[in-house]
Amino acid sequence: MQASLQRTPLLKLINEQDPSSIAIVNHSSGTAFSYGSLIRDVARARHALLQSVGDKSLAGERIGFIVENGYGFVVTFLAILASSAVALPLAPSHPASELRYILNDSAAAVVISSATHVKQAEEVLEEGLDHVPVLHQLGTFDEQRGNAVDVEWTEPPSGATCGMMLYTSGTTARPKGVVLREACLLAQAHTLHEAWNYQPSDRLLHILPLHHIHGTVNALLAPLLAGSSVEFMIGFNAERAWSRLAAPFLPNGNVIANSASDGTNNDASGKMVFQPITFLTAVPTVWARMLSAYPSLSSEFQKAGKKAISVEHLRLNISGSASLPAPIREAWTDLSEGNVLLERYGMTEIGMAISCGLDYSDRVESSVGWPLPSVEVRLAETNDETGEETIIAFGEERDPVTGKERQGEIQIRGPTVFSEYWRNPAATKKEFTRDGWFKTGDIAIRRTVPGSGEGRSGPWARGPAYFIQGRRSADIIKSGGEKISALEIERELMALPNVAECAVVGLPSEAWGQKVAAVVVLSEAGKNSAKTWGVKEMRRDLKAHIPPFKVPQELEIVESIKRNAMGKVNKKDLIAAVFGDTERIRRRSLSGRR
Ligand code: MLC
Repeated sequence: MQASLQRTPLLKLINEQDPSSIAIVNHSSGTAFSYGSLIRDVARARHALLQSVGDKSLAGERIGFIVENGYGFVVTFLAILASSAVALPLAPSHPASELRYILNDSAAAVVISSATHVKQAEEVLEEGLDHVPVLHQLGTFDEQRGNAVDVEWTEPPSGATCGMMLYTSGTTARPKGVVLREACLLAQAHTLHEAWNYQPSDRLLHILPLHHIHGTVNALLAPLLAGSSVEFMIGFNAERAWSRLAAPFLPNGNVIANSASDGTNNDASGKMVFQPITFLTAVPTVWARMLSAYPSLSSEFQKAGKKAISVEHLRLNISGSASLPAPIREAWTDLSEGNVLLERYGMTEIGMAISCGLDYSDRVESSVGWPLPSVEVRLAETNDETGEETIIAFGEERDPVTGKERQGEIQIRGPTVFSEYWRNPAATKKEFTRDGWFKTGDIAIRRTVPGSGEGRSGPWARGPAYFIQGRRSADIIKSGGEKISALEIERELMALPNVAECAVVGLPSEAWGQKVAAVVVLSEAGKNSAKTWGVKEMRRDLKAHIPPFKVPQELEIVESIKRNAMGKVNKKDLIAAVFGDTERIRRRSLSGRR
């Protein structure tokens, strides 16, 4: 069989890797796939995708795909790019209505589904769509492996705009599509290469969702472009992750019975060989769960696990997407006997922007470090009275009168920044300054840290370090590394017959960083309903419409919600009035898992 592939910059780089070295491992089946098979399978998948639309051009079209984490996801993703199209990963955990919203908003031309998710895809496409995308089922790889494929490389059409689109919540009531063109994805991967030094010898354990920038760029594209191996576990489970980390260090050796289809990951007897994991990137909730699962491991696994996370084997452990509480950072260093979690700051719209460094002197507690190579960062201070913005110049980090540290909004510019919100010029305009800086909405200070920022991690990690202070809007909640819009949840709550009025807030939580809480005034129907409508019923009602992580974990029913003359709720005051002070909330969150 002959199949052609477009020599896009991204595919060209992947094709330059050693074809015999391992690109992807599906942990659940024990199957390993080399870079050579990856390129051939991408060519086959592209061929099949184009056939499914009668060989029409897909250039610039959005292609949604519901495929579980693993080799199939990677092949599909790259096959879409190789068709000059825009990859739109759809989360299998999201309810049909949310997926329909994304397919409608993006006007996706095709939906690709793996065999596992074909029923779900059919249900999504069944009704409620403004247009009907073609449904294409991803072929299996093993059955095709027998057929040799000749890959013929062609040049991409000029002006082709392939890339990826991710949906993200913000201060609007509905998620927006963030357009990340191929050049932007490459810039995001390159800056991480320079800062984190991904190597062909790296083996990364992938436990993150694949509809986010953290899981797709940091943990997939960046390692693939460096020739590293990525091993996928479907969904995070702390006990399973510990077993995998420990496997190479168990006394009976690192061989666990398992079959691998192309042999690259097997020993002579056909058993799978587990390589030590060298690279692990996750959100604080994951690190916290790893720590709390450790004491219940058997002593054999504890010993092997400790070895696995030592500096000698796990060369890089990264925490991001939410701020890392100091106790988790310290406990991880204690358990690993010296490994220090590296913190960094990023966002869907900008990839990674600021990072601590590889040198331990540049892993500064509570700091996200320095602007990454090619990323321009500035802090814009707002005058509370006039609303006027001033850029905080270097050396002017303190107010000359009060001596206090000056806080400003983080603004970003450079090749790693997204191009636009999909078909939403008003939102795009609102989030950029007139001179082209992206307004992140996050507030930070800059501070010189003695002994750090002296260029030991690279020339980019010099000068004062950035420390995130919080968010500009109380309507953006970060829970378990997921960004949640309070307005979106309020909109969904208001659609429930039992709700007359509501406000959604973020409360501090040990387990999640923040957790979503709803304050509700019941409607007449809610008051008169024979059965009580409590947190369980609210969660059940909302789960039909929004992904489970967005559903409030707490509910307080009140008589009224105080609003100002503009009809707005002061959320800080509301939290204090309804939930009490931070200490009381903290104790509440410790008393239960939620
Ligand atoms: C799950 N639940 C959550 C939740 N995740 N609730 C609040 N916040 C979350 N993030 C709910 C479930 O629906 C379930 O409800 C209950 O909590 C317990 O579920 P679980 O099975 O224990 O949780 P789990 O599915 O294991 O998920 C936890 C997690 C996951 C931490 C592994 O949230 C996760 O993978 N987070 C990472 C997100 C991420 O990649 N963010 C990066 C965004 S990019 P019930 O009712 O069923 O009991 C970005 C830019 C950057 O931010 O800088 O990186």
